[in-house]
Amino acid sequence: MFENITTRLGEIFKSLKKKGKLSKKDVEKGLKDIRLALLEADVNYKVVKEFIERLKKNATGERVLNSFTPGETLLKVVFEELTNFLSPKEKIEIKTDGKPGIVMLIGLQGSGKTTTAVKIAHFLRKKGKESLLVPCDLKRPAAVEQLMIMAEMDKLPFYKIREKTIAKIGLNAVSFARKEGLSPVILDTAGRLHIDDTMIDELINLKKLLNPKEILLVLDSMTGQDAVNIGLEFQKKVDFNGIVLTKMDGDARGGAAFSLRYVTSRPIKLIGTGEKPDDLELFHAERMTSRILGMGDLSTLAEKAAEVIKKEEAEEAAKKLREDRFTFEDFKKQIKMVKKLGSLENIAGMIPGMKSIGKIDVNDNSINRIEAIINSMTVSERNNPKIIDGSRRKRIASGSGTTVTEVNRLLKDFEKMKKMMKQLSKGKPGFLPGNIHFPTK
Ligand SMILES: Nc1nc2c(ncn2[C@@H]2O[C@H](COP(=O)(O)OP(=O)(O)O)[C@@H](O)[C@H]2O)c(=O)[nH]1
Ligand SMILES: [Mg+2]
Repeated sequence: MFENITTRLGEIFKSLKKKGKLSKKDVEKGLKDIRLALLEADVNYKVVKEFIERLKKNATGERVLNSFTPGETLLKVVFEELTNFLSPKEKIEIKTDGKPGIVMLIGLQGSGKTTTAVKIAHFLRKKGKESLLVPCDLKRPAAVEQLMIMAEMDKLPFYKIREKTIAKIGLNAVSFARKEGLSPVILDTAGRLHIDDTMIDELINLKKLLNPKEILLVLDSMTGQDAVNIGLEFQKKVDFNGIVLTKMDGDARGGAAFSLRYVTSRPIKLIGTGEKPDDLELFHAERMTSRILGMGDLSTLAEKAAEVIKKEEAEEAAKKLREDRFTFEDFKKQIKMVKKLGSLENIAGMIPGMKSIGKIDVNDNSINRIEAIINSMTVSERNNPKIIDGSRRKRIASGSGTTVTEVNRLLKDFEKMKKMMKQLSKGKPGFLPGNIHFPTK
């Protein structure tokens, strides 16, 4: 996500930082470039105009021009303004109060409502709340089934509908949840390809009947310029408290996020970063700004890491590295853990500077190849790579669908990495040793 804008802004700041001192003209040119980058990222032109106005006020003043590092200072100003622009005043959370609490998801068909419903239930479960998933869709039996299958896969409570109207589904689901002690009730409403009156009426009725404390507009972040109109239309007719931006893992240009939040003055609460129940994050403006500006997002990465990386295992690995007992078997475990963090490209985007290095040669394909190579080793080879001679290398290469060169390189890198990690890891539990050369194929 935000690939283009991040690259563009990165280039702009790189050239600004090269200059020792910035003239007013330099800054103006910089702002013009930023304006273009935002427009290219599909940010609504009115929003861009307003944002640049705000920037101008702060960026052409003494603070930037008299700074010893004007490029850096300008970046800081942009960071602050962008954060303010994306940030609502209130604390970001999913409102679940009520007995039961009610969360209603609205949005066009395909925006990601059903997936998000499951993700929210999954997310809340980690916080100790057991939700009830309710399919409020009578038109498409497939839609009901989709929610049921996803709920069952994740063992999340699901309301089996027998009712003939949405209103009855809503009422019965709420009393069922109350009886079973489930909260919140998550209403997955039916979308349409376009906003039409029947859908809106259905939503308004359900809202009146159940008075949900949390109504979230789910929006596909690839929507582009349409996002603003869709958002405003839903706001005018139904209204909502917050926005969920889905498919942020794709190559969305990001402009929708920026514009929609601004024109509706509703906070972006959640972002979807994949198809799996775990691929949901609470929105943090500063973190998002860091990502957009290519400054990385280590806080989110650290949180995710803490969730999936078992402390004892990490400590054990560090100990083995120190004592020179770290094997391919251990390495395999670590790769597995890291993969749980999401796609490597996502991870790379969160590491400061990774994006601006240019070609990232860490990708999911390369780590899959490394995994394949390790999988093709026998346990004794993994534990004692020294025994891997020429004929074993050939066997491993053909078994893993790679080449002997790749196997050679992995073996060499692994030794190098172990040496380096041994020096580095004095006491610190690390996870993926970072010195492996990843093939670009
Ligand atoms: N990559 C990606 N795909 C998503 C995300 N959220 C939803 N999807 C996919 O988008 C498609 C439509 O989602 P769905 O939840 O059925 O949308 P609905 O019609 O609004 O209920 C499905 O194929 C989902 O797997 C996301 O955050 N990332
Ligand atoms: Mg759906």
